[in-house]
Amino acid sequence: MFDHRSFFFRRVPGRKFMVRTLTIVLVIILITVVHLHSNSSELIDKLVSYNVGSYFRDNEDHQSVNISQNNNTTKLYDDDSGKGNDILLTLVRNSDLDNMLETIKQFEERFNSLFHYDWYFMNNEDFTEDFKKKTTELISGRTKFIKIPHEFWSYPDSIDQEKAEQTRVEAKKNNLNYGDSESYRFMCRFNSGFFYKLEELRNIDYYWRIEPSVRFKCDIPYDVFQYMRRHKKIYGFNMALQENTRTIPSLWDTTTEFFKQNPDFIAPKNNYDFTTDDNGKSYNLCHFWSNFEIAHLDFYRSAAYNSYFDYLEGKGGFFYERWGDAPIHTLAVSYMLRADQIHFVGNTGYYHEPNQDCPRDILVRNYLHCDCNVKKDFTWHKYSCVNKFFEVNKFPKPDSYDSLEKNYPDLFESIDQKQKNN
Ligand SMILES: Nc1nc2c(ncn2[C@@H]2O[C@H](COP(=O)(O)OP(=O)(O)OP(=O)(O)O)[C@@H](O)[C@H]2O)c(=O)[nH]1
Ligand SMILES: [Mg+2]
Repeated sequence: MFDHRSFFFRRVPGRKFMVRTLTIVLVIILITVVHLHSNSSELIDKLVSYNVGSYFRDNEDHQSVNISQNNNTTKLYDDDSGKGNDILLTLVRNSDLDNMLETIKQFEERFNSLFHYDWYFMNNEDFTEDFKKKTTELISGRTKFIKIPHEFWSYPDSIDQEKAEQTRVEAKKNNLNYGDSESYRFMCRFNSGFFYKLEELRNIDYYWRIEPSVRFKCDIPYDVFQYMRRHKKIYGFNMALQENTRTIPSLWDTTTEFFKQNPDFIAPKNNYDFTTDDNGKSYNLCHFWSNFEIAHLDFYRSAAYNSYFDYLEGKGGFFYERWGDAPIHTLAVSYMLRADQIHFVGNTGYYHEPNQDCPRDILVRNYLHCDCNVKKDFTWHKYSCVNKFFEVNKFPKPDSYDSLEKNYPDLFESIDQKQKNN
């Protein structure tokens, strides 16, 4: 006969068991959720590092750095000149005067005698009267001589100077170029985070950076500043090559870290693929060679760039390694701008020891009266990163007369126009 009591009492331990089991399962779920939650940023980090590439690529809803076009109230040039507040800009020592004069002579011949842009010189020391007089005599625009404030050319408080010295001693032992130089590091720090803060550049839009001893071996018979403005270009480069990895061991990871913390600074359709060949695991060391640069200062003035510079400054890599301004500008420009805001300023015959740009197409060389050895052209050499810039972004290469005519008609027409006027 069915015993209700015994059934009931037999079931009691079973229910307890179920309740106990359920409770344990619930506790386990709770612990897992709490654990997952407390490690969520770590988890996100992990996911991101598995696919850093798409983290940097999928930013359709973000904005690139904005620049203000022609809203300067103080005009540098007469209205009828058609020019914006743009200048030529050089950081130089007094002892480089002779090299500077040679560069000026040639640059005037190839470009500035047509446009008469002002030329600003910067120095961490006072310029000599001799320097001021001789340069001013050769330049068809006006000149300005700027003394860099001490805090722009020194150590920030956060740097342990003994550790910095130790780095230099080690770098010298390892034969690193400029490894033992303190001033080289001040220079790189200045070019990374301070030149654009100079009071004298407050009203300036675009600058064209020119170093002593460089050469331009082709005519540049069109107004490059106005071309950039017209096409809303923000950063212009000529050479691109690979950095010495020993100068920047931790720059890539530091930069990735920064952008993980600041995803809003990553522009849509940026130039990310120019900088990595393995989907973000490592830096391929490609950088725009910053001894040639034409860029809009609003880019550097932006919250995005300043926040990046401050982050780098806090890591001390200018002094504990030997971070250069070229890879820093490159990484910033490549992630904070759309790739189509970056401009390759080609066919100038630019030369900075040891690299030469020399148009490979004889029609271009003749057209621009180039005086360079085409066998020495580095721009389209397999070790140059210029090819990569065009290939990853699927931009047409301005490497022949036909391509210029077809793909860059505006540039071509402005050259034509200028030649007709002369
Ligand atoms: N006033 C000043 N200018 C400097 C100093 N060091 C470098 N510069 C300038 O900073 C720029 C970069 O320096 P460079 O010595 O050319 O460095 P780099 O191009 O990396 O190296 P190179 O291959 O030797 O040309 C140039 O415009 C130099 O004139 C310095 O101590 N004082
Ligand atoms: Mg140089």
